[in-house]
Amino acid sequence: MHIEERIKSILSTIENPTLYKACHYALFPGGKRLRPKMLLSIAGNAGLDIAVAIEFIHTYTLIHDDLPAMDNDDFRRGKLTLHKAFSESTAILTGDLLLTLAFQVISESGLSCALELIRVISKNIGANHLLQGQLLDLASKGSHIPWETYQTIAIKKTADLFTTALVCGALIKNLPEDQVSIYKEFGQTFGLLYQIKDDIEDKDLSSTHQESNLPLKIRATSLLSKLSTPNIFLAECL
Ligand code: GRG
Repeated sequence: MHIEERIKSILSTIENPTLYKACHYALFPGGKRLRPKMLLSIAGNAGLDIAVAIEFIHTYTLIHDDLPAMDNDDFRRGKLTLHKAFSESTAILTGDLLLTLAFQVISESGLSCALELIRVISKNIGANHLLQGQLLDLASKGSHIPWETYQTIAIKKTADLFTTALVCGALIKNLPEDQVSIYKEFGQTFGLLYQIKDDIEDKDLSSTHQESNLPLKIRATSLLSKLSTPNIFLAECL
């Protein structure tokens, strides 16, 4: 089954029409589905439910990030943000629902490594990673921050979820520790590159920082060359 159909099939279990419509609105049409595709590029179809769970978590972060208490955005992916199209309370609950549903899906995946996946994911989106990145990012809005601080925030807010998707793929595939480490480092490097590119496009970062991209790109390419099985999708992402 394809990721789009699997998402639809899982959403069809939601009883309440408002919650169902809000989830559907947030997930379709989707974005690039980069994180699930990265996971699938390593684990293949055995990782389908975990790829869906990662996309649910990514979508939860976008919904909550758009809320008035956070970034206060009116548009996402060319249409009204969820709280504008529905209501603020529905958006908060839909984010909560997707986060919760993600862990239900993983626990029901039947994978022998499900508990390890839950451990890795909950750690990487929790207090010392994604959530902290978001808090630091909100706290630094409008002020000039040192480059080191920028990188710390970008790693936590953005790179840690890419890394999570890749590490989950490697764990499902039961890859040896050295290969998991390569994917982990690639996720951190790619995520930082991705955030720099995003901020330059949004004019939140001076285009002079484009210079920081070259060493990162070289590092990411070199990491990919160390994989025992070449990953064409990740090379294309770069
Ligand atoms: C609210 C807990 C919480 C965390 C929010 C991810 C995040 C942290 C905020 C979203 C805002 C943002 C611009 C984050 C940087 C990561 C990023 C570039 C997200 C967009 O990801 P894409 O480009 O989006 O993969 P699509 O639309 O393709 O899914």
